[in-house]
Amino acid sequence: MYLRPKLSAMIGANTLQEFVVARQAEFAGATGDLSRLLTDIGTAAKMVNRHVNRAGLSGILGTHQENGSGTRNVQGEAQQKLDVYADDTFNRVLGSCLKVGGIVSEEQPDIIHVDHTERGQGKGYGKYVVCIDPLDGSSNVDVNISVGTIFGIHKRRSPLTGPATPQDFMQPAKDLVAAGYVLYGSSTMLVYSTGCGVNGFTFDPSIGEFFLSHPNMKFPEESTVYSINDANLDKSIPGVKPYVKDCRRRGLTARYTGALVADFHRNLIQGGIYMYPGTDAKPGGKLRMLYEAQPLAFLANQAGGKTRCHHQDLLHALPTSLHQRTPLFTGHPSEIDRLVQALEAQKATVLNPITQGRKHAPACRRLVMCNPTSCPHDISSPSSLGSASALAQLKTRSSFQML
Ligand code: AFP
Repeated sequence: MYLRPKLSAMIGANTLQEFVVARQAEFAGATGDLSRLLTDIGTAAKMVNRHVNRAGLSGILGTHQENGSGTRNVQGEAQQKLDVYADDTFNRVLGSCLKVGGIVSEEQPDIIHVDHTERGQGKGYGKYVVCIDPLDGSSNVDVNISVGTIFGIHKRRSPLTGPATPQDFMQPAKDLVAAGYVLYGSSTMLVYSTGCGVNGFTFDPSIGEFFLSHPNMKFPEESTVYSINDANLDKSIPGVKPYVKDCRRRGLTARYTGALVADFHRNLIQGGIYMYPGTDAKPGGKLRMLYEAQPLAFLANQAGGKTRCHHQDLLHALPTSLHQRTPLFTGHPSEIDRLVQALEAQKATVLNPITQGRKHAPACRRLVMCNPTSCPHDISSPSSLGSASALAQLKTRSSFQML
């Protein structure tokens, strides 16, 4: 009889904990504090994984209720029961990790200060702060589709003698000391980076351990997938739609689950790009900067990818508030470059002083994205489309505007 070898045997028994500790030894002067924090995240992930897998059986599907009505998080979004469970679990586990000084969670309005003296478990405040989306894509839970957890870890800048400050959390993504995600999917994976490449670990439920299964993850050279909520395409900032048409023309396929972790993970493995641009209704985008966009930007960079928030490199963007939203484009560098080219081509038009960002008439359609019914310009005159040089620039830049 053929017995399938255990995953651990197939991949060499390199557990998450062993790997984290082995990596720590490569850093001169490392204290082990970050290693401890990362393994604690692995522990919390196992607890959440257990609940996610049994959600249909244990009565924890659906929205979280308090006093007979559904609760909402700081963003005004309905909270699922599992959102609340995952938030409690990560806060409890991270709160008892002596290395943590504060937590910002999607589900909590304010910083959760972790005072270890008060908790009777040590002295003062830890040196790291954690930004976390405990259950990303939670509306997927009720229909049995993948969800995830996303986390980013910064070293505090404020003195450790006092509580963490908002500035400790609002650092650029490039300054993260570690970031990662957990994907609760057909199998559960933890993927993380401390700035030396990206490594993925698959959970073996029969043993209760994460084992290294995807060492040194990189975006494949050839991209096959683009991910965007198609319902937003017509309302997205100019440039996105021509880029998507270009993806289709080149034979990329569309995949979108509505859970950022799942979409990012698939694109990291299969090659591609994820887009959540600003739209008419949400010009600043939907996704959260600190605990969705920044950790994934850090990982994408480590995996050879690029990340933008519209016209800026997201890795360098300085957050301005704890629950700030941002547009997000992340994936293989050549796809991001093509997208940026499309955005820039449209920006040149929109910012043109003569057209002043207004929409253009049918005759302009060959050159710019426009609404044929609402063009206020005299289309008979080329000057109504902008200066001759701007037009020439548009024509030569790329094929994106020739739609
Ligand atoms: P939830 O966690 O509230 O379900 O939001 C999921 C999410 O933040 C991200 O994971 C998805 O990629 C994105 O929103 C989906 O948003 P749309 O439903 O607007 O496409």
